[in-house]
Amino acid sequence: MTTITNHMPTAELQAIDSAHHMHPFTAGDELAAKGPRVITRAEGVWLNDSDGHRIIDAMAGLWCVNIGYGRTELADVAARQMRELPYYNTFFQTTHVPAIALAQKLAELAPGDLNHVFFAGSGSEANDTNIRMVRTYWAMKGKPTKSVIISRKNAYHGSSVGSGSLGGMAAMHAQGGMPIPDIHHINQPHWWAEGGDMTPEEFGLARARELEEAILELGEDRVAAFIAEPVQGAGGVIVPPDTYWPEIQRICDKYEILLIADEVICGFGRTGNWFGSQTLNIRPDIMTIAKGLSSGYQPIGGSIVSDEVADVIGQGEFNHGYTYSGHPVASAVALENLRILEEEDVVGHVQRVAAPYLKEKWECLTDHPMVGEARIVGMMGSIALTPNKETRAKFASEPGTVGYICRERCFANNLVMRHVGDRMIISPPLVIQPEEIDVIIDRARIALDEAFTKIKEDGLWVAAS
Ligand code: PXG
Repeated sequence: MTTITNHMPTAELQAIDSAHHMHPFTAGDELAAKGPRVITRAEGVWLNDSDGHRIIDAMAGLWCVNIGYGRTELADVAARQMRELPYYNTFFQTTHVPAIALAQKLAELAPGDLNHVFFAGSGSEANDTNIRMVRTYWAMKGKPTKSVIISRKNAYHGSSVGSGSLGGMAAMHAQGGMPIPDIHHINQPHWWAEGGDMTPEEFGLARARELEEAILELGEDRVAAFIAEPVQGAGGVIVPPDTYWPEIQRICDKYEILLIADEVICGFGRTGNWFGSQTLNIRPDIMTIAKGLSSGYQPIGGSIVSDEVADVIGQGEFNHGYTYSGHPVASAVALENLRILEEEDVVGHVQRVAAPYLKEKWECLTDHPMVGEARIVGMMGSIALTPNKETRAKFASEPGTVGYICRERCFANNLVMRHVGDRMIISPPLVIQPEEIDVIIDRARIALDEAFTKIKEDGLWVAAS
């Protein structure tokens, strides 16, 4: 068997890839025909591929490389930890220093009384933990009927059977027997696409009140928790109207409902504070974390849990856990990532430099004929592509057709910017500098212009009736 290296010709790597590697959320046949891009190295906000392109990564990998690529401190910590204690578990009344230190640090960083951490290997695993944790919490409090978790359509909470059920992605529910029982989805606060004639403020309130309606309909004695991303990420960077979260918080306070803030994307500086819950002024009982926790350098996630929930759960045995819960290497790397975020004041850089600059440039994109709205919170932003800005019209073509063309033009211009349907989204590394933001915006403009030309050529510049 040949040794696979960075120096092999791209076509050869692609052929071996399509022979043996099944990709997530990808049509295998289509990828085999086209050939995947092979990423070979990365530094700062820049990726290199096997054809020698230098690509700017406006998605921070998959929303996770908050400190940027190439931080050798994390590699050194990983190597040191592997030599000292590469693995041990945290089951059966055992612990180790990296898990202790990381749990303590997270309790210090997390707001309010969120002082306890249950570790997982990913955001999906952490949300599976949350399903079982909130149901167990109510069962232990003598209210076993409180088992329904309310979530939202077009939410993303992971890809395992549990977390995928929490999520509200119709295409995911169509495969493999999801959702599991006792998950209820209400509508999302997506004013641009669904707000009709309401003002954003009216619409935000109306969508929040769907939570109250659902609780009353299901019965307060049936509902365990509400889960939501402070700002929806994978659903298209949907920034809720200002009226939304205060109303949700009021409803969660009024009824006996635990609030789970899924901070997998919003956490660790993405929204301009350590947690999205601080930016959106939410008081969760549980926060789901992953991604930026280690800046993606190691797979790790978890649930940060309130004193009250941890006290109740701690009264019995919680029959739950993963081989890699609190993995020592992942924990040590996450801790080093948090040290860098803190000591280099990366959140301050976002607040003072990167986010204001990106917001100004990003919002200017609305002068493009195809861009209807630009939304941004901290370092996560989206633009809506539309054939008619006044009416917020959708395209007549299959949703995502225009977005896909635009993404292709981004890739062709060495910019990683994603599409969700006909929205384009960004979430760059938090350490990005203004001159690098200029590169993103310049390339985005070129890509938008090229996409606009192609859309008109292809007869796609047509509004849905
Ligand atoms: N919650 C949220 C809010 C997420 O965004 C998860 C949970 C699941 O985390 P893991 O670590 O199990 O992947 C996520 C993950 C996309 C995309 O295409 C987004 C995610 C993952 C993969 C692709 O935007 N988010």
